[in-house]
Amino acid sequence: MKITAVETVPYAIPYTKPLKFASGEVHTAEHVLVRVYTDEGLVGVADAPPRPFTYGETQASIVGVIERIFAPQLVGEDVFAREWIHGLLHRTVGNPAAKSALDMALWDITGQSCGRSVTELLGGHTDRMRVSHMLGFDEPRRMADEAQRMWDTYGITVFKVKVGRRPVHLDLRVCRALRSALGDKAELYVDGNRGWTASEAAAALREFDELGMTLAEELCPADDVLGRRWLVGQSRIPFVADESATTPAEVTRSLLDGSATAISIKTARTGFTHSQRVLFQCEGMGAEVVMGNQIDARLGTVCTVAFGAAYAASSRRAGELSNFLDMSDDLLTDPLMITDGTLAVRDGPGLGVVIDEDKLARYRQDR
Ligand code: MUC
Ligand code: MG
Repeated sequence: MKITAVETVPYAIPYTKPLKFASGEVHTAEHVLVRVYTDEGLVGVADAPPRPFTYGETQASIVGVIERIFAPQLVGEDVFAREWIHGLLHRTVGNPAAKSALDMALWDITGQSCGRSVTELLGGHTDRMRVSHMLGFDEPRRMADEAQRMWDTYGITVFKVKVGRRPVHLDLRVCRALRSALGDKAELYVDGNRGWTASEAAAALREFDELGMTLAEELCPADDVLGRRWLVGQSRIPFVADESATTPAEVTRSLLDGSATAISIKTARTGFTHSQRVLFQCEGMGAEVVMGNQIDARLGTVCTVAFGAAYAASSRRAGELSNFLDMSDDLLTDPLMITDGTLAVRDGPGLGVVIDEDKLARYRQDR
């Protein structure tokens, strides 16, 4: 089956509640919908969320690199020659979200062509994941209220708390408020998006221990090499690399040099193919993984759960699968339902999604 065309549609959908964190804030989902067309009439789809503050990509750069470089390389190639296609994409450095969207769209086509879901193709371990909800910066009371609302409405009991503000006690107050509002049954973990120095983070870690936090993510910059290693050495909980380990090679280096002991896998930046590589190398090296969130819309969330549910190691911990709830609208025709704190994989075939063309026409930015 040959690729006949690749389409990029930049679109913008506002959030009802912006997400704020140490490395930036997001008010509108300004993403790129990517569609891959084939000569057998199957169309694969995926979402590319630009994150200029982590990978340097913008909405315009994603459209540009796909239209000018990747699409001409891919048209005429066999959909199933995935490794060959990755070789072509690899000639261009960077651009992780653009490459990942193409990769996931190809898996979508592969699933459609054999009548199986992407989860079944990848590994088929289970059909749902527990959900973790990410809480952005706000006042302690409001963050606790949001968590309680997520628990009451969706049964979510796992929360990732954004930290990394100065002074450090701003975030410690939040963590204490959350623990006292939610009690011991809630699982809480923290993500600093590199906002603190290693010594600020070390002071916070001591308090996090007392509050029963289960993971600490990117509390200080991995580029502060010795400081980061020193910090990780004193963490009693897994220390997660997210934006500092975005390729299989970076993951290996982080684990071997002691700048992380666990890895966040985000399909938005490693697609399904490279997420597999990251997962398998983590398993081989004995490092835990968590399925992370790139502030995904519904389509990105479908991809995250499709991958996470496919393997035991990626579905053991709750996946970050709920931030689409804060969007004012979405491009998919069907809702995603979080029930009893879990999100099910879509039935498929492929990713099992349908784009609402009226909504795409309303939110697209190129016409
Ligand atoms: C995270 O885990 O860091 C914040 C920005 C982004 O792109 O993803 C997040 C979540
Ligand atoms: Mg993170």
